[in-house]
Amino acid sequence: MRTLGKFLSECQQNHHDFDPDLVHLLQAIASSCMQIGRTISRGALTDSMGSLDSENIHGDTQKHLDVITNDLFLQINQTTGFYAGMASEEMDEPYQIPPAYRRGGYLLLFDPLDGSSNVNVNISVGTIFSILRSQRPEEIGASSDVADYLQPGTQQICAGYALYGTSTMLVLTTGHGVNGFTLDSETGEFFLTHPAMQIPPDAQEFAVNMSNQRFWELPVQRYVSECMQGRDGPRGKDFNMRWVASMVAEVHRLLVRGGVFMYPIDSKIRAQGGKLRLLYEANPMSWIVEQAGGLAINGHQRILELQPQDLHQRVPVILGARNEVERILQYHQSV
Ligand code: P6P
Repeated sequence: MRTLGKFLSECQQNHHDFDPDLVHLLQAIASSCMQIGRTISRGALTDSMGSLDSENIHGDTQKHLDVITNDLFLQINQTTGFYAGMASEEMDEPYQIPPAYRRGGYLLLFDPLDGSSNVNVNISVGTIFSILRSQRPEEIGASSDVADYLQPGTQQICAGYALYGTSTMLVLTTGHGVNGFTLDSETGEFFLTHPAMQIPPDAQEFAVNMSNQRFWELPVQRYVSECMQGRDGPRGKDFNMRWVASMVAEVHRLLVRGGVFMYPIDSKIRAQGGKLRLLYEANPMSWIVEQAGGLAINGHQRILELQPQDLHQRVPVILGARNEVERILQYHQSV
C-alpha cells in the first residue's frame, strides 16, 4: 500500500493543478493528527479528561483536550512556514503566526477535536481541517485578519478530517476525489487504504438527532417521517437510523456505506443560524461529500456557495447521498 507521502507525490505528477505546497502542508497536518490521536488514546490515564472553567466563543464549555489539541495543531503547523494565519473553533480571533516563523500564503481553519464531549465516554471523535489561500498574497508576512478567512467553501484547496476510532484514519480531498489513509501506529505512517471513496446516490440509513424532531421545519419532518414509515410508506423501503453525536464519525460512515447526515435548522437554534460551524466543519465536510459524488445543502442551497459573514458562523447541514439530499432540497422548495 502507498504511504501518504508517496500518494501526494503522485498527485503532484498526475495533476497539473495540484499545488506542490500541499505535500508539505498535508504531511504536517498528518503529523498533528497522529499526535492528537496518541494524546486522546491515553484517555483517563491522564488528567486531561475534564472540563475547564472557560468557554469558547460559542459558549461551549471547553474541555482540557479541546485546548490541548488546539495548541498541538498550532505548534506543529505554524512551523511549516506556509501559513499567513490559522483559525479554530477554540479561538475567538485568528491566530497570528509568531514572528519567529516564516509566513506564507495559506490559511488553515480547523476544529481540533470535534465531538469532544464523546471522549469521556470513549466514543469516536475527530479533527476537521480546511485550507484556503490568503486573498492578500502580496502582503505575505502580514498578520491575517478575519476578512481573509471569509471565503466560500468553493475556494478551498484542501479539506479533510482525522477520525480517532477503532483505527486512526485521515480522509482528504484536494479536488481530485476523496482518499482515505489508515495510520500504522507502530511506524507512524499513513497508508492509502480507501482510494477514490464514493457515496452511493441512494440511501437506506439516515443520521439525525431525533430528540429535536418537534423543533424541525416541515420539509425535514416530512423526509424523516417517510423514512420512518419504511416499506409500507411512500419510500417503499425500510431505513436504518444512526446518531453518534460526532460529525466526523457520521460523515465517515456515509462515505464508506452511504446515507444522509442532517443537523437541520430548528426553532430552538434558529437565532444562532444552526448548530454546526460553516468555515471549519460544514465547508470541509461538504467539499469531501461532493467530491465523493454526494451533495451538501443548508436546506435551500449548496453549502459550498454560501458567502461567510462571520468566522464562527453556524449553518444548517444536510449532506450525503445525492438522490436523498436532492429529495430533501425539493421538499424545501415545495413548501
Ligand atoms: P448534539 C459535536 O459537538 C457536534 O459539533 C458534531 O460533531 C455533532 O454532529 C453534533 O455537534 C452533535 O450535536 O446536539 O446531538 O449533541
